[in-house]
Amino acid sequence: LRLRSQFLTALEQGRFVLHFQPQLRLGDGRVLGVEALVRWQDGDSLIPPAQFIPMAESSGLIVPLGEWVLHEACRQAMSWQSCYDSPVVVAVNLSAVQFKRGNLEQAVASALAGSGLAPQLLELELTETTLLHQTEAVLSTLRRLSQLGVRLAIDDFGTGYSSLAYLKRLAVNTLKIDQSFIRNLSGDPDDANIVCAIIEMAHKLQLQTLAEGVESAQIADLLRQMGCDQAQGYYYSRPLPIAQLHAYLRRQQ
Ligand code: G
Ligand code: G
Ligand code: MN
Ligand code: NA
Repeated sequence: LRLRSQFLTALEQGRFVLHFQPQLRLGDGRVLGVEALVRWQDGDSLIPPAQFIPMAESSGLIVPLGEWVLHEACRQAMSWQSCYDSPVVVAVNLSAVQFKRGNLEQAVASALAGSGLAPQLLELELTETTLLHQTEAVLSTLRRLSQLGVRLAIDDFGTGYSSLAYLKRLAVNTLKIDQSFIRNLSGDPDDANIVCAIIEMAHKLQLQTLAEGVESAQIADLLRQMGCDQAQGYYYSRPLPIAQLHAYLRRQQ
């Protein structure tokens, strides 16, 4: 209960910040996007999302927090387009709760209109668990979201259950392969086979693949050989505060 009231105060006082982690094309190292990751600024320390997202979800506070994240991510995405010579997409994580409560389509449309960001520069990340409860309401929200022109990605892919054919029908653009398969990619033949199979099936359905949690050149090379499209991870960059992201983008070109 105390956490809940502290959370509301923090939201009112603007004490949440976004960090941004670059996503690179494996073929040529171009930055195609960045993922927005929220942090709670508590004095000098940053509270990671794992410590407040579950509470925000169970209390419904994820709805106002999620709206703030969407607005802030779109606003910041406008600010970094001038740092790089080609467009850079911003990816925003969505919780299943945002589909159930709150008007998600309205929140997305309002974040786009408020910032002036082109819809194709916003990617919404959802998990397989969100899709598992594929109620008619979730499906129609997804359809209307993709009609707005935003991109859709499946986060933590491979840890839940979803039919690829189904994802294709939902106008999903990208599968983000979960880091648990990537971490030991060079040492574990099972992981290598799983990742290869995901990439091959995804491409047959014209879905893009992004590997999460890439921590070494060796793993990046393996993924490139497997035909994976994009990568994200500490090998390229940790999630960065906005000023450092601007510097990173300028250095890359
Ligand atoms: O930033 P970090 O690597 O600690 O992220 C941990 C988890 O928090 C990830 O699973 C990520 O999806 C989640 N997360 C980060 N930012 C957001 C957000 O804005 N909304 C939601 N729903 N989840 C987020
Ligand atoms: O669940 P989601 O994919 O949205 O969250 C991404 C999480 O993974 C964030 O907490 C981010 O800080 C973390 N992360 C990003 N890159 C790496 C990496 O290379 N290694 C590890 N261990 N974690 C990473
Ligand atoms: Mn994510
Ligand atoms: Na993920």
